Amino acid sequence: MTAHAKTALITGITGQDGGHLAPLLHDKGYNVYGIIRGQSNLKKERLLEEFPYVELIEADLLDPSSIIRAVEQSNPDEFYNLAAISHVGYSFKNPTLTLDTTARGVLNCLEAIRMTGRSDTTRFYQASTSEMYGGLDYNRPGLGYDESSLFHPRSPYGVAKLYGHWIAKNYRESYGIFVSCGILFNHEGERRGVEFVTRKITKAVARIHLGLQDNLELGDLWPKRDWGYAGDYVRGMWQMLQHHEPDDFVLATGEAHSIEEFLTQAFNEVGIDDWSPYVKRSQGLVRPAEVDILLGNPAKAEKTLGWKREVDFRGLVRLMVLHDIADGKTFQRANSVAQIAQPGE
Ligand code: NAP
Ligand code: F7E
Repeated sequence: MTAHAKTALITGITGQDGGHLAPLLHDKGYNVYGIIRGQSNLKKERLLEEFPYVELIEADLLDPSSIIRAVEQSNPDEFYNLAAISHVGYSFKNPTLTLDTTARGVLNCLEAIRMTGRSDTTRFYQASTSEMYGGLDYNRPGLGYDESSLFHPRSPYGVAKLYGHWIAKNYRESYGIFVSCGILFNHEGERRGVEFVTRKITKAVARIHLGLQDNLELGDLWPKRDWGYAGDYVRGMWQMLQHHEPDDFVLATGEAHSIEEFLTQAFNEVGIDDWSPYVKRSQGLVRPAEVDILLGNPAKAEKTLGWKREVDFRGLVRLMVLHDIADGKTFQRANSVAQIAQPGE
């Protein structure tokens, strides 16, 4: 007898991680459902074009009844909650929306599992974050943050995620739901949103290289982050839900680099050693409170799950720059075709 195909429900399918996780699960034979919000048919069309195998359900984390309906419709073996207001800078400007989405939204998902009688059958992944540690330089652990390190969030986003983390653990302890929290350090790649610093840099470097842009504006360059590749990290999410018991796991590379180092590496990829003529500094991009350094210790995930990241810092920067150069060239070609089709006066 063949085992039945598993079913997964993903919130945040339009985001970076959702875009890596959907094909990973599809390749493993899962039926994949994705929650899409809003009324944009364009977003829906784009998703269906890229992932024709995903069943889309219109719902919103802010609307509990819509999440209940999504759970009833998909009847998932695994529920990956990736949706959030995830941009730290944006969370300072929209703290209440961040609270409702990134904190209360987790509760809405857990309640949907409990209220529909699926506490024993649906495994839940919560997208927790290294931002919960706050990364203050003076009290950071020497080997990096691990699952037992103290939390000290430094933004409305970090505070909201901490609620999500604890309510997820509480539903594990109170109702016996298989809930695992991945405390993930920054992970990037070709699907990263352009509002995040790595993608902002690689896109600008590619466009400067192609003559499409003159410079870029950045905030602080000294903070350090532990940057990995998103493709490696979604594999870890899946591994957490296959483990024989629910738990919390840090996923990180164990290496931290400053924004300045990322910038230098990205410009080096296109043969520019001195980036100073191309980079402007903007006080408007500096946050009210900064996270100095995030360095993670992934020893538990490596030992318990056999998880290992494959892409290193240099490889990550390179793949993002090369991707953005290819994107820039497609843009140039499309533009020149448009000019031929519509010659100017
Ligand atoms: P992302 O690209 O910003 O995607 C966020 C997703 O959340 C989008 O699909 C967005 O949908 C959805 N969303 C926002 N508000 C929603 C709502 N009210 N209802 C339903 N969906 C909503 O984030 P990511 O980088 O893929 O990260 C995935 C998760 O991991 C997030 O929870 C993030 O906080 C967490 N995390 C990320 C990192 C990282 O380095 N990437 C590290 C640690 C933790 P729309 O397209 O409709 O806006
Ligand atoms: O900022 C500095 C900024 O927005 C990184 C999210 O996925 O990872 C991400 O949060 C650093 C900060 O990511 C600009 O001040 C300078 O020090 O790329 P970011 P983040 O804040 O680390 C964590 C783990 C998450 O969980 C989050 O969801 O770069 N920085 N200049 C800048 N940052 C941005 N965005 N834009 C700038 O122009």
